Amino acid sequence: MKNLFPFILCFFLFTGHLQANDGYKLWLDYQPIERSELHQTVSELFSGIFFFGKNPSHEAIKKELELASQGFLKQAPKYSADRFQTTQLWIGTRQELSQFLGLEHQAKIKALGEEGYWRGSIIHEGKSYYALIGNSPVSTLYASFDFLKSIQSNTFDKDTEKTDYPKIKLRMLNHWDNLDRTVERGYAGFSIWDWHRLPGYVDPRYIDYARANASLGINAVSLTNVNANAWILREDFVEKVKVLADLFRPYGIKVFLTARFSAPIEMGNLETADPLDEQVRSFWKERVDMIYEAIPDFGGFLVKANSEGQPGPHEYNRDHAEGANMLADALAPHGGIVIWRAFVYSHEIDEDRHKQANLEFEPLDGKFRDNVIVQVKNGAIDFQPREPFHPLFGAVKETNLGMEFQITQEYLGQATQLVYLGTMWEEILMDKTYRPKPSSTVARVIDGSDTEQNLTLMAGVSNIGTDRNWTGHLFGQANWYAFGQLAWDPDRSAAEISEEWIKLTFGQKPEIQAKIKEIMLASHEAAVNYMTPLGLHHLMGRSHHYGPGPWVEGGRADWTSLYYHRADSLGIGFDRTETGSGALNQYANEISKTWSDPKKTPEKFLLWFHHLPWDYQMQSGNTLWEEIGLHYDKGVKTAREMRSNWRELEKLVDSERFSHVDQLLGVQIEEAEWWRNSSLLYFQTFAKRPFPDSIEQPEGDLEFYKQQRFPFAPGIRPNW
Ligand code: BDP
Repeated sequence: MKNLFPFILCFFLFTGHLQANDGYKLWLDYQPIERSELHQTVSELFSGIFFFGKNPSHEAIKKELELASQGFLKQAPKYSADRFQTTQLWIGTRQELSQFLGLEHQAKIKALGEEGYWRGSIIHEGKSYYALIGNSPVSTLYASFDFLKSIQSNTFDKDTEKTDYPKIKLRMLNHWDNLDRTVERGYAGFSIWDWHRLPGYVDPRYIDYARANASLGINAVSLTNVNANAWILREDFVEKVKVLADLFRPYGIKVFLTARFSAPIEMGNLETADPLDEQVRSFWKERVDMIYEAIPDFGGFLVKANSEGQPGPHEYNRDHAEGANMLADALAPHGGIVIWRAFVYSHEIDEDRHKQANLEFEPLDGKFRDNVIVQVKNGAIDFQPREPFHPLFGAVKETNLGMEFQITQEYLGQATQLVYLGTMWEEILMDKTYRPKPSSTVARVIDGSDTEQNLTLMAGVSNIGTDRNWTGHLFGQANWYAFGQLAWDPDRSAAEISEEWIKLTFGQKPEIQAKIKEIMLASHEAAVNYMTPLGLHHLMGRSHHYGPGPWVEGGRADWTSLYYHRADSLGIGFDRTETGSGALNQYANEISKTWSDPKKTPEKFLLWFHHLPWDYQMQSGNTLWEEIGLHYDKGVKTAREMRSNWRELEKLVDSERFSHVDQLLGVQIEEAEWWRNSSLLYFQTFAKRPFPDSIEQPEGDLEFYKQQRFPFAPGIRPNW
């Protein structure tokens, strides 16, 4: 057995991406460089690295270079003792390298802002050095990650300089992690925050988490569920949080916590949490001071208030601004901020839920402190497979607005289905708001270029858990990746991001590239088609939000499917025009006027805004009923194509990842069929029309489909 070892070793060395791969390394899987020219260049650079200055982010860079060098070249990098002789690669901040940069060059780098960086070649006394230069230690780390990424994706060119900087200030993950380690709407195992063993035991995974985020430029994280537990503000928990904050600091990641509005009652023994009460204000001030004592660069609080039963200022007849400002005042002396969520809806309101956030927040424009950001979900309902953009974007002028996307696929097949969200986010970011400027888009509102806002934010609800591959479904990693890239630059194309992720994750082979890209780019539209086509929404089963439940009753107050689709013998859809709820009027005139006519409404949003007869004529010439059938059917067909495309890669991808994705695609096809059959059979009970001939005729018995199959889906809110 013993003498087989060298052969086995060679086999593993040369099979590259065909090695068993459990996905743990994410997109930071530094595989051996195949192109000899690049190998040569990189070996040279890694043979003489010199760091200007000393700081904790440099330690983080060192760690990364070591991992990369082992992966790329199978050897450790070499550091030089002096900056010239044996040196090839210079790493440091602009200030540290200033003597080697001309004035013009310095000014150019400086203009990129604190988080911007430059990388390229510098000639000094006849010798060329490659340099990674940031305006701060953390942006030097960003430069290093970008440098490594270019090697990994085989695009590194020593002679081309590259500059970059983030367009959005806070690029943040929101974990919906509970202190007992369950994760609300989390499908990848338990929370990675091991509260019980912190602060004594530090899981090495925390560092890998920080590396992954920093490689994307994610610079903030809120650790705890928005349905908050006040305990996280206790001193012993803050000690645990401090350990994470200390680990994340060199990676440029600030820690935030969720603040439970009623904490003064629950832990301060007060009788009220009224934001204007002096004792309440001192409670928060003291808590905040205590946190900053432990974590001097603490980010601040993320707050869900007066929504879905969470406590908030309304209990005391105060508004959101009074609630948020009270916390903002406690945080301001330390430079902290409040992120106040606009996801509000109550069970009592007799209004279209679509309207509530605008009704509550528009009148408060200008009343929030400068260190408050109002965080708005991408759409007005709730992370549906496809939603029109939220009408708050563009509606307020003097409020910092941040975007909240959901990376975890609560309504999009969870960790069972392959749905690339980059395309969905791109679609939303590019949507025209027509406000504040006629040319404004959602991206221009949230990156602050069309508004006066001084704080900008893009947050993503995390899909990370203790599963070995972090995200449950391997392709969930692509969504984490795409979120980070869009938060850095909301103008990036989702297709380009997918190409990049595929290269980093599966290697360079063009066949792999093409097939996986095709799968990814088709996947979101497929899910929309087999779940909620043509503007239908919230047809998922109650509470688990996984499988279909268009029949789920409960009346308006329960916000169940019947409330949203409004199917009856005459037609289907939610009238949000003036004859209905009027929610459409919350958009700019250019949208509300045009879309009040169904013929001028994009068909993808048709039933979101209109209740239309089953025989309504669509652009294709088909009736609405036929078109619904065709969309559901198309969704199923695309899911099947995704699997046949994947199967063509069997010999090109390692068997571990191949089989993981293949099996899940099998489940996805079954779920897509289940969605199509049950939804169409159900809607037919109203439409009373035959299915179009060209589709596969839905099989099965509606009563059977109505039995909820998923009562134990993970991630369900514990109190539901
Ligand atoms: C919904 C989830 C629920 C969250 C809520 C929120 O179903 O679990 O608590 O959003 O965003 O999508 O607060």
